[in-house]
Amino acid sequence: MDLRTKKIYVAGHSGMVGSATVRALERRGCQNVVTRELDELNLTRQTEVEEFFQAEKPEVVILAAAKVGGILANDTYRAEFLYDNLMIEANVIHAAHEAGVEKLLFLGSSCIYPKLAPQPLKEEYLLSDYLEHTNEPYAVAKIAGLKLCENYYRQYGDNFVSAMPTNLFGVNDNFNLETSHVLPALMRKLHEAKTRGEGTATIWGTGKPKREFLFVDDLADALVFLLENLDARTLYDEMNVAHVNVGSGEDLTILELAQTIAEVVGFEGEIARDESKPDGTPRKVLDVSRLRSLGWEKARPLRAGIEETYQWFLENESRITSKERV
Ligand code: GFB
Repeated sequence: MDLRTKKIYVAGHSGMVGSATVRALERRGCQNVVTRELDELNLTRQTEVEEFFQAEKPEVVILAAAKVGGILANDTYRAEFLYDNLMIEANVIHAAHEAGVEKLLFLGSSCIYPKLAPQPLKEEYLLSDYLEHTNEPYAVAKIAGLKLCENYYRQYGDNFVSAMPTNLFGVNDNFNLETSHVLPALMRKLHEAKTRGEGTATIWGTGKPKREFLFVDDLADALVFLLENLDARTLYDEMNVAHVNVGSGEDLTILELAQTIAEVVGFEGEIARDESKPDGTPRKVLDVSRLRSLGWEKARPLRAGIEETYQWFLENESRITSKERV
């Protein structure tokens, strides 16, 4: 599929992933990208979503809208993470089906895999064991979303596919210390500790869990690549899986991540641990061989992505800290 001639709806365009996706589509030369602000279209409302699809008739949909957050937000707002995500996915995927959308790409998360699955995580490990407790509601919703795509293909032949990104970070990330993911949280904590001349900065948990990270603009390039190069028949019938992993394939401990960010921001003090906070899944690194076999592997090195994100953070610091997001 050549995306340049298509009318493309990016759901969730103001978020970190959606905004990077809009930039990637622009780089690809797409000129007909449709977006809606939250106050114009609430994706948890079925009638609004159906009316939007019937009026706009997009040909391609990227479903990057979701309620997201870090380990504590997932564990605290458990009902909202399940309800909001289920509603958004069900409404958008069904309305896309009814409106005859040619292709839809749904985004999940690497937390869909069982807590103690073998590493690296292969696509076929989905639903092979128990999920991790802190993000079980979010994971259940994301599994429902990818199963909707798979089964709208199996029942109706819809060209709906899913990508499962690893932990993401970058421009437009959430830097709220209560609700954010680890990378932006540590960037802000270490930056503020340096600025205030503090000798210690504290990370949550033991620092031992391992995570993989991908810069969001690299993810967005991969999404454009997948839209153009992966169809439902290849995914479900030939590859015989329900989704494709998108990651760098490399992980590091949270303590190593903190040390890398400390170098980038110039914090030279001690890194302490708050072990009253949860660790979550012990390790989460994706097997990206299927993505590579399709022909995509051009992620930035982690440190380069952290440097770009820190630059953006510095340029936007006053706005970020004055308007905290939840
Ligand atoms: O990124 P994160 O919040 O979520 O936390 P998950 C990753 C690891 O970093 C955990 C540790 O072991 C945290 O305890 N950590 C250390 C911190 N310091 C901090 C800090 O200051 N803030 C945060 N947030 N963590 C999420 C899921 O899991 O991953 C989501 O909850 C989603 O559903 C996302 O799947 C990709 O990697 O554990």
